[in-house]
Amino acid sequence: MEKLTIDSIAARKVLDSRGNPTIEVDVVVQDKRRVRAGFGRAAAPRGASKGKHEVIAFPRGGVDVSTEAVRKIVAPKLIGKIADRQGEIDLLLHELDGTPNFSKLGGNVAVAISAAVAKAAASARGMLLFKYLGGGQAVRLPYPLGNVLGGGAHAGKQAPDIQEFLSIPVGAISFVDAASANSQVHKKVKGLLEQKNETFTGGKGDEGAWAPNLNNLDALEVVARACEEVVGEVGFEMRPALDVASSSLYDTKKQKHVYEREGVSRDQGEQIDFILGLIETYKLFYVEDPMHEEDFDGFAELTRKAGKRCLICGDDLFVTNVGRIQKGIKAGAANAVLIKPNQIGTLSDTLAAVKLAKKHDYVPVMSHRSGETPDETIAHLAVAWGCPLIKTGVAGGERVAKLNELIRIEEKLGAKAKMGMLR
Ligand code: 2PG
Ligand code: MG
Repeated sequence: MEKLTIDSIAARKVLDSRGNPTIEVDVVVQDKRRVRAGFGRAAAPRGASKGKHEVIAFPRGGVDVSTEAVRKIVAPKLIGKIADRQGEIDLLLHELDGTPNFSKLGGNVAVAISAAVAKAAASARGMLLFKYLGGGQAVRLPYPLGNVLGGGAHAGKQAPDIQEFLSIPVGAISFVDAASANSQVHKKVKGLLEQKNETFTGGKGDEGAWAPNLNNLDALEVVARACEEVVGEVGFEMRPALDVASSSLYDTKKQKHVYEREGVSRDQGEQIDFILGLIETYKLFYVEDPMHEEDFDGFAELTRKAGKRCLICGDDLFVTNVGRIQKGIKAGAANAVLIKPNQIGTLSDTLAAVKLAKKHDYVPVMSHRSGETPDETIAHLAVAWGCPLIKTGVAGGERVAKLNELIRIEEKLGAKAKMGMLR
């Protein structure tokens, strides 16, 4: 087939699920004889509990500076380049930015362009993105991590200190059943909260998880019970999980994780014991960011003690950065890596993180951000790159967009479709 070149790139400011501005990019590609053309659109998400070592989402001046940079700096250089050569496109984005953390263009600009180019090339070839990026091997659907109750940086002051209480349908044999089971847990949690607390208003946090006035343990109790009840209904195993988002709790001066709502502070050892206790009591399947973002040692101790029965995942610790993942592997700091394309800036950098994780038996977990758009790219990336888990919420249009895309991918794969290999 003839080579596809980039014909146009346009960027605009759009809104994310919090109503904050973010960037959306349209790319058109075509072959020389202008017989075949393709269109790709991608929007970048925005985090709230961002890791210190992530690339910069937008340069000073915000999204408007970024859209201007696309028009003046990026588009003129990228137009005419071969769209299938993702590695070269992504390298050029790095060169045009010229900083180690995308602080000139914005990592969100890079990620939106990178994804839009891949989507345009896929569309010109008449392929779905997961197939274009993953080929014939891409037949496994990820297990969805469902955020059903939340607090921390994603909700108000009276909500739990821990950011996300999740459910994982580990026993599901199809994605559609898995996603539906998480929704059942979400509904069940609401019912339990209404029983427990008459003043519960049905309020939700940024990712559509219920945000009740509860402490951490009561919240976990509710989610664990909801999982158990849903197991009885669906007939397969469901397990609770957490994203502690410890960097948001950590006070560097005090060197303690400060649980404000509970009025408790925990140093490294106390934090490890606390998390170990939760893993034991609630049979947690997965714990993300149990320690703050610089604590490779604390992560390693926890992984040594609980890594056989629980996935210990680094989000702010690794920020999808191969250098930090490499450091973590050396220290034995975890056994899973959260993968957020906009933490690192391009599809090629993201794929490098996934490959490194897999090579060392660290489970790559594809993830949304708390501020999202209906962009469904990560659903395709999870399947293309064989990520056995995806964290993309349960409720709200911007979350369901990814889940529904995975349901479509499962349908498209038909008899070939399988669930991911967790361990
Ligand atoms: C996280 C994410 C997504 P944010 O901590 O894992 O759930 O939150 O996008 O706010 O960093
Ligand atoms: Mg996290």
